[in-house]
Amino acid sequence: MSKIKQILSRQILDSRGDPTIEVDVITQDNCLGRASVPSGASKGQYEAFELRDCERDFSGKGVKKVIYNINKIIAPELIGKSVLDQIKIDYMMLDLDGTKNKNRLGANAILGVSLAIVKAASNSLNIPIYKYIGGVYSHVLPVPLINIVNGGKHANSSIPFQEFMIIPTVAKTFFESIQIGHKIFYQLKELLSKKGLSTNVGDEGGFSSNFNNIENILDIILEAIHLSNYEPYKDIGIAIDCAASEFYQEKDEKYNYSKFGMMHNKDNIIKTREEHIRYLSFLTRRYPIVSIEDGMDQNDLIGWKYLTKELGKNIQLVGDDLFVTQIDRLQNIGIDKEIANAVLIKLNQVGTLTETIKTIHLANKHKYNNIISHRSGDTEDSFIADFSVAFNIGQIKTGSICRSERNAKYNQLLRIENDLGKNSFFSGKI
Ligand code: 2PG
Ligand code: MG
Repeated sequence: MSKIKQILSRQILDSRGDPTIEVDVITQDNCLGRASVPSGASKGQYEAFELRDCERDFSGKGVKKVIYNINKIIAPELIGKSVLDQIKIDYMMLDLDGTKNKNRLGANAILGVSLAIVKAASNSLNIPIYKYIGGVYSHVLPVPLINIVNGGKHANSSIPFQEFMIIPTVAKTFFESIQIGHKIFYQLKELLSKKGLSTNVGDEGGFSSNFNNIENILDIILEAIHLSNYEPYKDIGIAIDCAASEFYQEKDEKYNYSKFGMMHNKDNIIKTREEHIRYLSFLTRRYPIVSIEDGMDQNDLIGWKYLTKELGKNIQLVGDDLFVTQIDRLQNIGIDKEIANAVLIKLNQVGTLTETIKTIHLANKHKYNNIISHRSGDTEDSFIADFSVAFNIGQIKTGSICRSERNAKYNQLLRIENDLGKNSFFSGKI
């Protein structure tokens, strides 16, 4: 009954209006698993290969080849297989591709099928996705890292750091964390407006105003927290994603804070790795920053090592472009070299559900935190919400609380919390 009858894929649009794929897996008992694949803007150099048509249509971002690979190459191999055999199916697709980086079929093709399979399986068994993946003990709602200011490649502003997020650690439930996020987000909007700054939002729904420098952004966030009657540190932490690979200059190994436009402060804006680390360290002393993602460039391992020594005991240091959700990179660069202490989990950086779960398990084993993450080009698919509860992971980064593709994940988490009722658990800790 749970055998695959049909696999179909089609082009849809992501939140930026760029093409992506949606995959339908239909079982013999007519259960549907439908999944779509997100796409990043600040991609890591070592991510699995995202296949695009590179033709004139849709600025080269068409997905006709991906659809062909799913409908004509993957589907015929999988018809008749059971959707309950997730690992077997994922490895069949890896064999069919045969390359290290999924260069033949495309990680977007493989992931679309992998996720449609798990959804079809959960539908076929009539078990919620989070319980089907994680089992009876899946009950922890993640604390959200709520994006409120967008910079870097996600906005048309001059801010070099890509994301500024708040973490409502004072919340007792997931519902309350969203309520607090909403309050601070709109308080910030009002403050920006009063100061004559734009309240337009960037790709992930955070404000993309033009600030003079990074401290101005953090100051106004603090003001919004205070005006909302919360205490920084005690009630609300701040997380940043520097996405440092985007403003690192390989030629002189420096960090160019003016890469996205001029930051109008007197400090030097092209920093050596030591100056950049000192600046991050200063920010953590002055502001309630509890988590820094991609503080250093993906290839600046010397910098990563310094940063980990300097801040790793007290601050969550998250590898995104650094680890790209891949087990080998987490082992060789993170665990073996004692670099960073957390890993950002993005399914499309690696390309199958099975490989992603392996990375999560390795991280858990070595006490690295996991944070489940969206992409800047996302869709209304809310799979990552379930995924974050499945392993009781405790953290999710899925944008601001405006823009429907971001709220789709929050809404699904609200449903899950509702469904679990008294048996849900929310620690509010990172
Ligand atoms: C990141 C992500 C998501 P993108 O860098 O963490 O916020 O951005 O999807 O553009 O890589
Ligand atoms: Mg990142």
